[in-house]
Amino acid sequence: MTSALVLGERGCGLTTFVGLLYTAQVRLGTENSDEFRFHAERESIQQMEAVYGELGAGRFPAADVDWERHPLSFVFGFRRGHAAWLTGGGGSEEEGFSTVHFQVGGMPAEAVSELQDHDAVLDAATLRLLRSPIQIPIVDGAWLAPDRTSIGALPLARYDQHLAGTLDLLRKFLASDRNRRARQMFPLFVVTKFDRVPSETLKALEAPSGPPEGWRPDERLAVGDRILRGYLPATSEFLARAKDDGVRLSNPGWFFSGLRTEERGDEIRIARRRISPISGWEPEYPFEEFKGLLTRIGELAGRLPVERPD
Ligand SMILES: Nc1nc2c(ncn2[C@@H]2O[C@H](COP(=O)(O)OP(=O)(O)OP(=O)(O)O)[C@@H](O)[C@H]2O)c(=O)[nH]1
Ligand SMILES: [Mg+2]
Repeated sequence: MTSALVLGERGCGLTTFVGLLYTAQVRLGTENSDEFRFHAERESIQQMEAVYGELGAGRFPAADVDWERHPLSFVFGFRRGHAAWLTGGGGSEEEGFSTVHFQVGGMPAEAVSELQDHDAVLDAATLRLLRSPIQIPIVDGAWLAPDRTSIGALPLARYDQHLAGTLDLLRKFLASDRNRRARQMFPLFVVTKFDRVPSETLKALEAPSGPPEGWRPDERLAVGDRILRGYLPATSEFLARAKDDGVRLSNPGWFFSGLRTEERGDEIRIARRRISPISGWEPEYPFEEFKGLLTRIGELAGRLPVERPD
């Protein structure tokens, strides 16, 4: 099993992102049930089902009270080497699944500096998470103010420092993994609330017109790179820094999520579409972005060494 750690900040759209990821997983699980598996503890399933229900009803989820203390966690798996939509064909070969343990939660700044400054005795599960080769930092699109030195860009500047520190910490833990092949970092950035990125910002980022689902891979990377250099200088510096610690740091991947919203009276509702004439509704979300993210993670999980339980 490989692990992926989702990193975010309060209010960045984390719960909505997880709800949409779950929505996409439900769809993939239905359409590709032989290739895609999903599993979670009951508590996590209940939380995700609740968010799924809210989004399906056109509402945003409620704010989490103590987010850090109730991390969500789930596992999904792709049949190793036989994801039909990855390879363009299925197979009857009985192979195992590459599974990914997803942990979603905040890493409070204090916890990060505490771990940076002291040698802590950590349990195996925490250690495994801190050695997640896949990191998914969430970037709130609403924070991408056109003038990045303005007050509107302040939360992002703070987040940038925190993110760079967290990634640096994770790198230290990865560097101490016994398995040399496991010493790899694959940052996959997710920009949430893409619908709220101001149009002047999009222009400055030289974003292609139309939704990101239609962007070419090189355009996507170029926009991501401009976001990094313009809005996340500390993180950008971290990613560019060469280090002699044996950890291989890959170029980041970029995915974009957003919802269309409608004003109904004084309420903001999420625009929805019918899944099929007989089944229910789902939010109008960029399914292809989520499928792209899940596919990329599945691909990495198939390549990374299988963790042995400690
Ligand atoms: N327009 C738009 N607004 C969004 C989107 N995602 C989230 N929001 C807004 O951002 C708010 C916070 O989103 P959540 O998903 O609850 O974010 P969170 O990081 O889980 O927040 P906390 O649990 O409060 O820390 C929502 O109530 C919405 O108002 C999006 O895709 N588009
Ligand atoms: Mg939340």
